[in-house]
Amino acid sequence: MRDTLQKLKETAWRQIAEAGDTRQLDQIRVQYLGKKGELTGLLRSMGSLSPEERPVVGKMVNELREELERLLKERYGALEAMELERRLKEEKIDITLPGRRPARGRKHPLTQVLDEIKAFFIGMGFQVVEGPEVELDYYNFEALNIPPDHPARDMQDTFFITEDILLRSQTSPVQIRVMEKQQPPVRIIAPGKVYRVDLDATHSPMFHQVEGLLVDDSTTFGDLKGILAAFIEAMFGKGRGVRFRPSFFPFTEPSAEVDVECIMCDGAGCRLCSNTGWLEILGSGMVDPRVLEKVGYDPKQYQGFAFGVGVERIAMLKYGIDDIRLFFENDIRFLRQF
Ligand code: 2NL
Repeated sequence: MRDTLQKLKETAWRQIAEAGDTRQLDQIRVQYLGKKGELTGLLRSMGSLSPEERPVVGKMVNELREELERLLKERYGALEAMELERRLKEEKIDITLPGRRPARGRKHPLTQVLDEIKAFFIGMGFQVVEGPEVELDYYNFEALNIPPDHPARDMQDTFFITEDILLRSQTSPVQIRVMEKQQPPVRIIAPGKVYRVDLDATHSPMFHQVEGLLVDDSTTFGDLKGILAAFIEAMFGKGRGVRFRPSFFPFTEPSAEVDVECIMCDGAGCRLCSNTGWLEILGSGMVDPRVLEKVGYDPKQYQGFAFGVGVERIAMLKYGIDDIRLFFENDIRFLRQF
């Protein structure tokens, strides 16, 4: 029995010393001290010993068990510390590495110009309104004093969906809808996409327009000139010449196109301005009394001015872009420049 115990002790001690991690140590503990463990078995088999031997061997087995438990605990602590050390080393994060900077995007040049245009008119007390891109013939043409066979319909080709449903060719229908619902004063701009059958370096079948409308009981052509001159100054800088040139639109009378002194040659004449020294920026005029009447305004009591400006055209002039299609190709090398 003594020999058995001595042998068991030697084997156990060696196993504990050789255990590489806490899991192996757990297995060793079960092997000796578990319910079916070797030491537990020895204790149980003591029934076969003589009454004299029993207390002596019992004491030895108990002492061995206590020692074994102490040793296991000690080794467990050491292994646990080693494992923690290893994990801390393996899972170390180098916080001194520079971070990966996320690529930052920017606004599309058209959005930038549109934002600038909006900011100017918001500052002048205008409200921004939006409306449908698919419109009724009535709002796009008829209400604007352009009857079915009026030659003005030939001024631009329109995408028709049915005989009286179309893609709006300007954002004026948005303004007509506002006037139908609301009595003056009206002070709005209507930005958005418009559609015309047209495609070359300076025309796209879809482009962006901002129309503006101010109706009140004492609005004059002087108000139109003041606001639009201030707008051009805000877009192209102070001190640039502005001229109002007589024109025609079916929905305004009188009508004027507004030019700015060429931003490339300062009026001397160049390729950009076709040697005129001037760049056409927008169309405008006093709202035709027939348009006011159609929305239920009394033209004797109210007058208004209106204007329309192409966002692509302004952006092309501001940034010296010579092909409108660049805006819609989404070539990152182009877009990154703005
Ligand atoms: C252009 C410039 C223009 C308007 C648009 C307008 C809107 C209403 C009433 C009267 Cl609701 N006019 N808009 C006025 C003048 C010019 O656009 O070059 N258009 C072809």
